[in-house]
Amino acid sequence: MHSDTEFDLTIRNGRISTASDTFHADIGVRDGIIAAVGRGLPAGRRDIDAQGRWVLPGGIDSHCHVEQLSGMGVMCADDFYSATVSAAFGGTTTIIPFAAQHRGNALPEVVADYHRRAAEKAVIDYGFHLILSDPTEQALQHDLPAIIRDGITSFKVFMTYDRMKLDDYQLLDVLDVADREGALVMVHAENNDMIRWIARRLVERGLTAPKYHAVAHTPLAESEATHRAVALARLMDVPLLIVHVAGLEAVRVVHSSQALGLPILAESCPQYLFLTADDLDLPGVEGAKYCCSPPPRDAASQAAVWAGLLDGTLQMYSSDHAPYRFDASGKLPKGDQTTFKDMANGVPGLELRMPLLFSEGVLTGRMSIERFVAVTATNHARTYGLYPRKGTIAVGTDADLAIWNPDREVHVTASMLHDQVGYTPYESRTLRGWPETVISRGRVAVDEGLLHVERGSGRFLKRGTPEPVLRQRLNGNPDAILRTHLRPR
Ligand code: DUC
Ligand code: ZN
Ligand code: ZN
Repeated sequence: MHSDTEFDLTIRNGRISTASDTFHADIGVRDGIIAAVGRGLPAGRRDIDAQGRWVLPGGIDSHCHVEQLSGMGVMCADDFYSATVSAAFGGTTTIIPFAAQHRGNALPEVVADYHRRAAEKAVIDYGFHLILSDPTEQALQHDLPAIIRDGITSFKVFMTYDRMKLDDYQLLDVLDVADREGALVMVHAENNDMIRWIARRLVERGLTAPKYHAVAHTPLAESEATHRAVALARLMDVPLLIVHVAGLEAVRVVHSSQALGLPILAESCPQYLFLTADDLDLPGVEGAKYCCSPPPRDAASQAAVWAGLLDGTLQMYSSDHAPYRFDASGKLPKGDQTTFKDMANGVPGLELRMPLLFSEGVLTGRMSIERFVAVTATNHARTYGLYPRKGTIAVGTDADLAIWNPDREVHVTASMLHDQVGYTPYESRTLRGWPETVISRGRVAVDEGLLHVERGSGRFLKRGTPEPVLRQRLNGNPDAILRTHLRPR
């Protein structure tokens, strides 16, 4: 037991940053919650001296795939244990992966299954988004509202992949339910037919190497679908989040829709900041390690994604960790005969997401530390109904913290990472700055390269109504045609 003035943990002398401020102070933690922020706090039962270190909110990775079957039936290499351990070692203290429905699956069973597996294995806190691929009447009218009430307040839909995609009519139905029930829709925006048409002709000509993945997934497929998704959301007068924005034109579509005052949010990922399509152009099938959808594009797109993250067009930076091994279980179902159409889409990034941006964004002077906190943590909490419990440093919030050493240099190798993938697209890079101590609800989860939290000790986060939805409800456009005639609030 402790007295009123005693903390379980005190972090002293750190340079603290939130999304809005940087200051020097101590943090006192009691019962997993930040109980005090100030100078000269009394001793904790454990005291950490953070002199010379930067104390930041633990990261929130709101887009990652864990123990999930892909549309092609390939199982991710990471389960809820390895994924959450890997996240924690990279400074992330909350993840929001997906509970994925495949066609024919009943939603309540899908959700129960993910709950069961995560509760058994996760070492840090987690929520879920739903992936919705089969919007039946039962799903739309009964199951989704119940799932949203149970704290899964966002869901992802696909405009591409034959086995996952919804048509525009179905997307309108989903946006309608989201509006009614207070949820946020996330969309994978790529034009399925453009990709299919190009891919078929490439394969007919024997052009099957990984680099052709980026040719088939033309930037136009992304920008067209992004524009269409925005139009559908506009028709319905609801917020919409475009995930994994990769291309310059897609960034422009997002920007111009925001300039019209539309509640369009967007996210991007390390692969669009640090890789280009040239990385796919390697001998044999080696380029498969860099194949994700949308693919990394050219230098101009890379610059546009950087600019979008800096100027606020893109609010969130997530990993889109989609872990597939470089063998028959993942990337190479047909060995070295695997074509770009056969390989699982996705790259790993849970552990390196924040160190990459800290090194190449913050320590190069390109991005302020406050913006780093916003795009890696605070904006995720706000967008997905976790704020202020998660994503900031303030009295009363969960003590989820990462203590960064800005002077530590790390040479990246796959073997130092804690995922089950076996490679990293960022092999051999040297990064500056590292989250040496990571704290989850007041528990020292990672310190001096060791894990100190138990399998199954992470907790499910029942999320509230996403902020963009709340804001739209307050400020929604009263003249919207549908709002006036069909869906008065
Ligand atoms: N979309 C994702 O979000 N992740 C992996 C593959 C995909 O298409
Ligand atoms: Zn996607
Ligand atoms: Zn994804």
